[in-house]
Amino acid sequence: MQGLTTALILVDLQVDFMPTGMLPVAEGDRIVPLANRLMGEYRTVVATQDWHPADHQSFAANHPWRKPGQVIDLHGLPQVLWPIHCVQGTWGAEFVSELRTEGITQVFQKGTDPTIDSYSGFYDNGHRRATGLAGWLRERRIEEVHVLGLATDYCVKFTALDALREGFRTCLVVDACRGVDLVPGDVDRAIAEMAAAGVVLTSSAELLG
Ligand code: VGL
Ligand code: ZN
Repeated sequence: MQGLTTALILVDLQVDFMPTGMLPVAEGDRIVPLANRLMGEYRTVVATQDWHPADHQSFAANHPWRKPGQVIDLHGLPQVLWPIHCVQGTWGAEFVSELRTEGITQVFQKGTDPTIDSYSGFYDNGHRRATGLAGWLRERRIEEVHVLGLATDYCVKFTALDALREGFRTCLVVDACRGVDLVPGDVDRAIAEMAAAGVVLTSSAELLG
């Protein structure tokens, strides 16, 4: 059992990020059993949920002539355009059915503002609006967070970096993450960037003892 001041953060374990989903992450399904096993070790388990309105401006389909993978300027921020994914109320936005959701203490939804994306579970990409996650963790006297999920090079990375910035000791469960790797090497670079910032790299085997 992990200490009471440590929380597990499950990032975006949703149907659309599975290999058969709308924004498929290779081997995304392989980490779900690890998440289920790890969850039992924590008193506090947070899940983030990508939760977009249908008119979200991160969707290529909402910009005429644009294709997924292209980068545009979205209200002053660079924005990768994505396939339509995790639309509020659709099956693709649900947590994967294999996930033991009864082990989740609290869900934080993100990406609900159509004008800005939100990779981090703490803030939108402009750091303008907080989701409430940091305050929620502090109220529960959490000092350390262990992060896993999808995708390593987007939502996992920004969630871990924001956790550090908010003052939490932050560990990445490397084998329980998978990434998009839009540009080959993105996942490795994301892990190196997190480590350089002060995120501690760990593994499910180490945590499960
Ligand atoms: C994500 C791209 C768009 C993620 C979410 O969960 O990493 N990536 N929306
Ligand atoms: Zn999204």
